Amino acid sequence: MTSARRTVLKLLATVPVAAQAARAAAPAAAAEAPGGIVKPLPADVFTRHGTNAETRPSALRGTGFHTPNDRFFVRNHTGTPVLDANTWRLTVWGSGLRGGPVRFTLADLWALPAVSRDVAIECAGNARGYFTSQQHDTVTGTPWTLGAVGVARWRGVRLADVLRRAGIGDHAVAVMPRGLDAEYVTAGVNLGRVRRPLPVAKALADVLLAYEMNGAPLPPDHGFPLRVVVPSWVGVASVKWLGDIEVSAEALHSPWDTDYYRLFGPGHPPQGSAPLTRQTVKSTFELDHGATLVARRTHRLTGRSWSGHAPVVEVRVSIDGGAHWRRAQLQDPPRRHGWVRWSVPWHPLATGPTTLLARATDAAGNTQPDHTPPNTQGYLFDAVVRLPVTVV
Ligand SMILES: Nc1nc2c(c(=O)[nH]1)N[C@H]1C(S)=C(S)[C@@H](COP(=O)(O)O)O[C@H]1N2
Ligand SMILES: [Mo]
Repeated sequence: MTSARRTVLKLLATVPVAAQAARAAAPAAAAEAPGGIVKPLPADVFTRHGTNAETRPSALRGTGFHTPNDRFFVRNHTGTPVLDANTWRLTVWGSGLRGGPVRFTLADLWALPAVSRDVAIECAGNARGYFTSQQHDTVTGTPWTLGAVGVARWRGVRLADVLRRAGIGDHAVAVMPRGLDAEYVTAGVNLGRVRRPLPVAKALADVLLAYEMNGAPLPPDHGFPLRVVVPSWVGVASVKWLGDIEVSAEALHSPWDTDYYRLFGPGHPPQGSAPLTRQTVKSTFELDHGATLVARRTHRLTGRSWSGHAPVVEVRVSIDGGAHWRRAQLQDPPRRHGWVRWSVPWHPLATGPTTLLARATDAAGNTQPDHTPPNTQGYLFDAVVRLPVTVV
């Protein structure tokens, strides 16, 4: 046997060829957690929407900058898979590598330089419900209010480091992470496993592969043992339960960047807008819809504002349905990828119903409008939300 042939055989023994990798990357579906979501979903913290759960605004009160793991919203296309960290592997494969597929164990990833980042994850459809309730538009999808967002401290490795270890070539143009949760079937069509392409430039810039969330191992519902965290982009880019990453010399697509997560409808081409990337500007009070407040007392109205474009630098609040506005005091220094907590004192004298509003502006000059032009799937709502409360 020639030494070249011996080398090839040795490689075949240790590194699977592409076909084997494709199979290895898509093993039989893992068992799903009974009930779809593993963690408890107490009704004072979460509102359930089918396979998903959003954080109630009042549940953020007093929680600090980071959303605690047991209060963080869950968006599952199917159900949380139960994965075994000992047998789990990450496979990086595809025509954009200089060589064959490369597999990583969790221990391999722990051996790489660790980085920690405060990053918001927000569903593209967060606040979608207001298209209907506030603007009377017809849209499809989960009718979230403002609770499909959370900020956590993610710890893990740079996707760039993993891609370089795997031998990404200069010819690579796209990277597609894919989850190990069950294939997603909707309207009788099997769309396969959740996956969405990232341009190589973004993948190499600031994307993390996280194995910790707020100092704890990634909880099952948030992607254990490893998830993608894509700062400032729509949540669907942050693929949970990562199993494999395709690195390609050609453009990649999936239903999550063609049929979904684009803007469709009036003002958009038939194939939709470009795939959604950055999130919009939003604000929430830490009060539930219909909350009651006692008259002739000073309340500290608290809330949070965030933007995928730039740090939030100003928040204005109205306690009279938008007639008068005043500046909220920002509790956090403006920073990218997170949110700012803010507060305004309020001493209501009159009893009865009123409407609270909050309008944020970011450092790039984006301000929340009064109305968001609708799109059929209800993405990227950014208008000022009207919150009814009653003074008693
Ligand atoms: N594998 C996989 N990754 C996924 C999803 C999913 O269903 N499966 N949902 C995506 C969507 S649409 C969002 S908004 C975020 C939600 O993250 P969270 O559940 O940790 O809050 O995860 C994304 N990653
Ligand atoms: Mo999402």
